[in-house]
Amino acid sequence: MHSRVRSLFVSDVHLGTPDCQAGHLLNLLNTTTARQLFLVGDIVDIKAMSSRAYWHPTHTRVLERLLGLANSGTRVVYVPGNHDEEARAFCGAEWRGIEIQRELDYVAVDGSRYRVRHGDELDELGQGKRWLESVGETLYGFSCRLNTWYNSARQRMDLTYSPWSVSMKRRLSKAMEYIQCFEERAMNEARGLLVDGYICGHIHFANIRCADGIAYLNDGDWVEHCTTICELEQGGFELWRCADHSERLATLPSHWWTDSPLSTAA
Ligand SMILES: [Mn+2]
Repeated sequence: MHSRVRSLFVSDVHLGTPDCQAGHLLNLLNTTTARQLFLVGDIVDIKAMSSRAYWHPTHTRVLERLLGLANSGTRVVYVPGNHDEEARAFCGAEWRGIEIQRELDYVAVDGSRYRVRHGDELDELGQGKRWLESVGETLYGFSCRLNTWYNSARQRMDLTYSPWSVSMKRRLSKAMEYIQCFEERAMNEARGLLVDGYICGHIHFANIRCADGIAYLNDGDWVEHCTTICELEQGGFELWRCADHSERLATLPSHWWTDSPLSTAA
């Protein structure tokens, strides 16, 4: 099925790492026509590649597809993140039809404005970084094997057996706390910037939510969740998961601040 949207927001692709779900992203880019494509950071993981070289032919195909889109009339804007911050040196420039920008304000069909940033900027406003590691650990690492490994390590260190799931729950609640704080910082930033909302990625936790007249839209990632935010031609945002099959996880109707029947199925 082919979809046509006004804008597509994609971030945290992490090309150059084995976890990158390049095939699913290619599928999205091949089945969705967007007037504008916003690449909201951590597209090529230069940071990871500098410590461990990895590349796959599908990663090349993603880059080719992006260049192809920029060449055939799609407005492509690249907002570098913290894993590809080298590209921040080129903000303000254009490269093969791709606009590189540090941040921008996105104006939706209904006239509402959103600050678009990768989101690592928000870590500096709070004590995020430590918890970010813990989010990664928590969301990726769940398995029984981990429990075995964890406890044999504990044994070697003369520590008592502790079920991984207990430690897991503790970590998970801290991860959720971090996500909650991040989302609130983003909304506070938007309020301070006098815009209606914040669009970002970075924490690999897609979400659409509204509070006190401010919207928060996080497009998630392509290393695990395969999620994207889009604005429809007629207005209104949607959060999609596009893996083996596509599903709509949440929506934000246009003019959400007047009548706000926010539906979240995530
Ligand atoms: Mn990031």
